[in-house]
Amino acid sequence: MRKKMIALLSAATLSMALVACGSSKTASTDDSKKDGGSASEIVVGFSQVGAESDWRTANTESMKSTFTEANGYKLIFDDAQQKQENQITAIRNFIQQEVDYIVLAPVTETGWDTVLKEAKDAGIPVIIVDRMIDVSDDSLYTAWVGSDFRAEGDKAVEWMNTKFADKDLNIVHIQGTIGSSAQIGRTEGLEAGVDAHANWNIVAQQTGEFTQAKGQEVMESVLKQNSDIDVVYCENDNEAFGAIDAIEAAGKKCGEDGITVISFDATKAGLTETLSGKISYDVECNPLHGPRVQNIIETLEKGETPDKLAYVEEEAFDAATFTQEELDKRAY
Ligand code: GZL
Repeated sequence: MRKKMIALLSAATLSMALVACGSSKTASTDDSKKDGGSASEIVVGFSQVGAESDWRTANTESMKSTFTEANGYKLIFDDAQQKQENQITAIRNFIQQEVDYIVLAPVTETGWDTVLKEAKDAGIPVIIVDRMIDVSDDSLYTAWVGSDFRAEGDKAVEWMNTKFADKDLNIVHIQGTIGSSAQIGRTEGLEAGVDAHANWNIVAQQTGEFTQAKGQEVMESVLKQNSDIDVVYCENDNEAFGAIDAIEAAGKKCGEDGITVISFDATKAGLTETLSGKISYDVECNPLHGPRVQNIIETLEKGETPDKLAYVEEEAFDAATFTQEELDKRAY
């Protein structure tokens, strides 16, 4: 919108010049901006997936604490409640409001071509954060910053390899939101591991929607049909919390002398359970994307070109070695 403002002010200056020369035109500048921002601040429309998990809360907090008025921004935030149609509506509203940048945290990979073409036609750069999108034309987005979800899955399987080697394993797989990059990559990692081990079996595979409630519900129903479970592979911490509740309610244990729970995100709450031993291995998925997105916008503001893809460095935490000191240092 600031771009439109600059055009308006130049036109107004020209009109005033004309008025001064006695022409009939009167100068008029429209100070009211559609997006409510002031002429100088950068207006960012952010379409967030929802508030389904601790990870998402940390991600939202990172964006909101970065794009503040004090930092020279106006943030228009929309929570899509995990529905793609709500994200598409939000993007159209951002276009109407003539924001300077659109940031999208896509709930799933497909279905974005039409609305992102509308943003491109409106001349509004789109930055994708966290999960990836699958579009026919990658000029529909300017840059992406997020995680390598397949690498996260491979990290978990590597740990399983070391811990279990060629032991027979019955594995319960609680997936994330089906069709999201996080689910696709973490699932690919596990399935590749199972393909490589004839004695590793997935005895149940179902989505937990990245929520604690659904994770518990899935685990409860699986426990009714399976009495011999070795590993529960949860695609985020909140699913792991639900699974642990269900396992303990069934009178079973999690951890060293019980069922091995593997998780992703490494939120403070997840690592607290890792310290307790209930989560045996937690793979980090870093949500602190606010400053990373700000760097992309600042690069664009300088007329420079940001990297198209920027992967975040991530680590993993083993209950056997994790300490309170490490937990105290965690940022989210
Ligand atoms: C991963 C992110 C996932 C987290 C979940 O980058 O998209 O969505 O793993 C969150 O906790 O709900």
